[in-house]
Amino acid sequence: MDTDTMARDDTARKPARSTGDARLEEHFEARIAEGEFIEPKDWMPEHYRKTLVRQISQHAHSEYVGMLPEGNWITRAPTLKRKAILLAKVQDEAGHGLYLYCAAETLDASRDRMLAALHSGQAKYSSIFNYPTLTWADVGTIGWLVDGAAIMNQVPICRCSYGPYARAMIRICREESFHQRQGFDSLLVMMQQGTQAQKAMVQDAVNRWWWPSVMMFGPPDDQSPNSAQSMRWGIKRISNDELRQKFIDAAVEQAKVLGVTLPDPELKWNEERQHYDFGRIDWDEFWRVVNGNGPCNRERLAACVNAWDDGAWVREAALAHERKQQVQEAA
Ligand code: BYC
Repeated sequence: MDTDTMARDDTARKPARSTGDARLEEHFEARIAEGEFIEPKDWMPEHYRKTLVRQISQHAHSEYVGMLPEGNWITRAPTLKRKAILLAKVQDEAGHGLYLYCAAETLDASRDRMLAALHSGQAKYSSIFNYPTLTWADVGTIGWLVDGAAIMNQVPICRCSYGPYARAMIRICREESFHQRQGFDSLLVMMQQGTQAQKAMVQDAVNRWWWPSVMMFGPPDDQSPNSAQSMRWGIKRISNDELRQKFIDAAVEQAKVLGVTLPDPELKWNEERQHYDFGRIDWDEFWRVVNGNGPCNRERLAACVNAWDDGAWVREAALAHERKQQVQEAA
């Protein structure tokens, strides 16, 4: 995300320099230490604001782009029931994006600039959405694994130090929980009542989505440049590696219930650690995808840009309506 460029546009808060600002910073740190929420009109260090704009806007973009892989299956859902569930889920994701863009706007970030950064390819969004959805089983697998990973990562953000982000996350997490369950349920039906071909389709989808889901939590803690400061400020409550481990521990047990195999021969319970050990993560693949060279990066961005261009007449009509109302009110 081009937070530097965005910050140049934002004039409200300046970095702490004077003695007065040092006192403000001290007071701010004390409030964080007390576990108080920081609200939009409260004083905050510029770096705290920029960190939040970076994370919240990336998160909003992820929800927005995240509609595309599953949206691809709305017209091909196998039953009316599954189609209605999928429509509701994709619609929820649009809603999550909107709450999050609004939360970022409370930090003086402009919606137009956030979207421009997405459309130009400067902004990041979750690596996971750059993989294709090849079969119907991918939809259930995204619900189970991707939404499962999202909940693991997002529940701690409900206790994030910035009030508007924390409050948005409470509702988002409730909806993500429904998303995860519908995915698991869809896979369970196929695994318990499906044909051999349907079961093989589920296994193939799990094979493809497992490692990208494990990567979603971000780089290892010792290679995560933002973690230390975000943890100190209470933006991040649990580290990338800890969350990844919690996700793996939960998913292994769920895979047993489903009757699928996770594609990692090194997954093994470690009695001493009381966690599952797991195999090597291909971080080269992760960075390739994050840097724009995953299987669907170009397709995803093109879809966002096309939607923006196709929707220009709606934005123009809304503005024309607004102007008309203002003229009528003034008359
Ligand atoms: N993909 O220092 P780090 C969903 C970047 S929505 C791409 O550890 P941080 C869903 C990171 O941004 C899921 N980039 O960063 C929606 C940083 O780059 P910059 C989205 C990634 O911020 C619809 C650099 O790597 N969830 O689940 O401390 C349908 C170094 O990383 C990724 C959120 O956004 C990645 N996977 O920690 C279904 C949750 N990982 O910005 C499902 C909120 C890392 O310095 N975000 N990078 O250039 C977070 O919790 C944190 O931002 C992260 C990364 C844990 C993701």
